[in-house]
Amino acid sequence: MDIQRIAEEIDACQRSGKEMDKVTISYPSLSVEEAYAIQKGCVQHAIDRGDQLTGWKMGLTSRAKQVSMGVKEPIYGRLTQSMELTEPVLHLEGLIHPRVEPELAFVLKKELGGGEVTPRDVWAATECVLPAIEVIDSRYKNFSFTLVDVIADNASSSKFIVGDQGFSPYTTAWDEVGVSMMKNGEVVQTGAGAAVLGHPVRSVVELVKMLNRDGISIQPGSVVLTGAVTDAVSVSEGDRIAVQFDQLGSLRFRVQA
Ligand code: 0L1
Ligand code: MG
Repeated sequence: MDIQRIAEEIDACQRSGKEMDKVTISYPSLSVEEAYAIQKGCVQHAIDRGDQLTGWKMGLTSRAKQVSMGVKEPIYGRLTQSMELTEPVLHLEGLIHPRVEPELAFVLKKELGGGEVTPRDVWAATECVLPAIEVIDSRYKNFSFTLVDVIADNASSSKFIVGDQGFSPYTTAWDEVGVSMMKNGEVVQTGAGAAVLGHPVRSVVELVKMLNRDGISIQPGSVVLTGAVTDAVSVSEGDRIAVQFDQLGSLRFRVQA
């Protein structure tokens, strides 16, 4: 199997918004390790073009999503500078079938690594927590894939937006934060932080442990999207998305061609 060739193909689809067949159609025995190597290769292409690694995302963090994929642990993906929306507008160019999901983002102030990390270590390394919305988009036809396919496709990473206001990690029970997502003025999803592995801090713990297996630590200044608080919702041109995060305020954007 040519990891670099597959990474090039996925990278081209991530840039152009062109759909592709699942990698496992050609390589049914693709392993988790090989899939992460493909993911790394794809993101390296973006970095070679001038993009920067700015953080990490966790996916498959809800029990329901893990059961539906037949897995017992989450997956991670890589976030780059060009994925972050700096204006409240999602442009559809380069996207295939985007879906949005509310998340809580941790921003780190200290390096975090190792296989024995605890929630207390995460709190000590966290600068602030921010409301966030992730836009996921699979490069595979019909948003259909196996676990290793989606790992190779950077865990469906596409775009994300975080709030302007960061909050102290210590003064909020993040598992109890209620979230309500509206599309075009109607509530379409509700949930609470506990949907993310019981508590979003556990998602960061899991990420650190998974990265440690690959010899990676999280660098200061990195953003970590901890996982979806509700099911993802499809968006198309003209939609207006607003997410209310209990006492933390709201985050919104509109979708344009
Ligand atoms: O961010 C996510 O939870 C997505 C993980 C990959 C699975 C999917 O695309 O639904
Ligand atoms: Mg997500």
